Amino acid sequence: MLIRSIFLMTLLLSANSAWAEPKSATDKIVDRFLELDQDASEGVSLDEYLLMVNERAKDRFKEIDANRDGEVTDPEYRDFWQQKKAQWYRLER
Ligand SMILES: [Ca+2]
Ligand SMILES: [Ca+2]
Repeated sequence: MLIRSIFLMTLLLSANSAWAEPKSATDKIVDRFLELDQDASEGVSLDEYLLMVNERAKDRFKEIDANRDGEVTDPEYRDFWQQKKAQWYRLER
């Protein structure tokens, strides 16, 4: 009887870890954010955060600066904005 319950306990415990709680959407977002932690301090410093922000800003800038001359002109920004507006409009529908 005792062996049987130990066996069941073991089964339950291993089942528990095998089917661990699925991660919530928030858990996944927090995990993604903490991937910014470059020095494994288990926290994201302003510098670590800015690395990501700067990368994204650079990518966005390159996207807007159609002729890649390092400057965004009125027509370039106008085109970018019209495209984005059209995309967002399609997503909303
Ligand atoms: Ca850190
Ligand atoms: Ca340009």
